[in-house]
Amino acid sequence: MIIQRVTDVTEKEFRTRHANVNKPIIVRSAIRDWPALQKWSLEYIAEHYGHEKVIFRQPYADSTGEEDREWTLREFVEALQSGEEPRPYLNQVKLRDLSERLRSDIGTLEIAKNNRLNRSRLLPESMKLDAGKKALFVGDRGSGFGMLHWDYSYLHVYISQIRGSKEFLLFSPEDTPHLYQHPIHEGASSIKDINNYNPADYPDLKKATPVRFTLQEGETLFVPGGWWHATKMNECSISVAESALTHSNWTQRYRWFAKQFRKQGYSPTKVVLFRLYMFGLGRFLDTLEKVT
Ligand SMILES: O=C(O)CCC(=O)C(=O)O
Repeated sequence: MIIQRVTDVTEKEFRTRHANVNKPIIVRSAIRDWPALQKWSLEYIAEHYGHEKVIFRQPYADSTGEEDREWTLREFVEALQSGEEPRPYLNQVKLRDLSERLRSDIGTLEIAKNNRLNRSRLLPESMKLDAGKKALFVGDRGSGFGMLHWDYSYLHVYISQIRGSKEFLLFSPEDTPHLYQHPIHEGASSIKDINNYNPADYPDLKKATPVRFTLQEGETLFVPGGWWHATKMNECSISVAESALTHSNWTQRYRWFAKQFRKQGYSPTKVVLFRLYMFGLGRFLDTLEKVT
């Protein structure tokens, strides 16, 4: 499969032709008005936002036992530029924890305007996204998010490339049987780093169909819920990811939660009531957003 690139797509076209059919797509013009696209570089971030504190943790540090570190953005940029190995990758830094001034460099995405995570007052507590909707990722040649995964609870993700480029590897949900799904964490593969593994240990991987491409500066990638993805960088890369719940992943997501609730021992009545509420709320939001 070759990833399609489109320019100047309206929200309605994006939704009906792309999001609703659950296919990844790259939109070329979605962030052209973001001030960050004109302003940001590693040097700019260090100079203007260098004092801001971020929690740094290499992707999937859990498995190495590595501790979270609190760094300033300046310290992080210096570590990245010093050539330290393994190359650090600032990942999943919640924008809401950064200053209003920094956040004002990031605009909105018209194609994500019906993100139902923004309607948190209507969502049951358990379905809100504690992790925050938008996150900053900063790396350089050698950095990467090598753990193949799909996003928690079938959320979609829009990844906007502000500076440099980033290589992506995607697999469709249909390839799940060949991707060595983790026995406990169903959203992750047991292959710890897809950028560095022994193919002889994972022979079934050959049966899956990789989708490889490079996201270029100024482009926005849409990764639908349930699509496996991993990244690596060959140059400086600054991007912002926005998690999204929309009409197209609504049912899949609430059914997934219902399954978790059953596993956690919730009473069948509670689970049925939850499903009824989510079904009704979905219909209501469909009408409000005029998506059907
Ligand atoms: O941009 C990256 O390196 C990884 C992003 C990602 O996996 C995500 O936002 O789900």
